[in-house]
Amino acid sequence: MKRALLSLMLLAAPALAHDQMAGDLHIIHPSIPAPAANARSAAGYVTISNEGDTPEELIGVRTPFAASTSLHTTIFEDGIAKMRPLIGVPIAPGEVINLEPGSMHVMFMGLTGPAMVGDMIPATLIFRHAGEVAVEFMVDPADGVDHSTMDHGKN
Ligand SMILES: [Cu+2]
Repeated sequence: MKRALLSLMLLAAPALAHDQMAGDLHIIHPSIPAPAANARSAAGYVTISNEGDTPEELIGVRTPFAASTSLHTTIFEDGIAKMRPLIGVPIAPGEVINLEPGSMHVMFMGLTGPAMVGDMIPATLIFRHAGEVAVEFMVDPADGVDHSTMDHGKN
């Protein structure tokens, strides 16, 4: 009964968010704000909840959507946002991590094709323990941030 009700609710909900379980990891709404038509890079966001009892770490992302992909964080120096690479994003048991605008994000560099609002971009999240998890990044409406012009330091 409960399950039937839940699937009914999911069917009724607008397709604005998506989520999945991968073992103990709840992966919520991988998304990419629609990049400009000529953009060379884009940022990706996702929320991940570790519902197990063992520490986990997001260590990489792979996708045919970009020539290279890395994990970034945003730091502020003299009021200017700068992005720096991260080796990994630890997710302690019971913790929820948010890759979100102005903070940590997936950086897609060298985009291989267009991304229109509503597209689902296939990708693989790579975790230290859970290994590879196939996901889809939903292309959301643009957030007005042009990531290709941001300071990425020396990668
Ligand atoms: Cu970045």
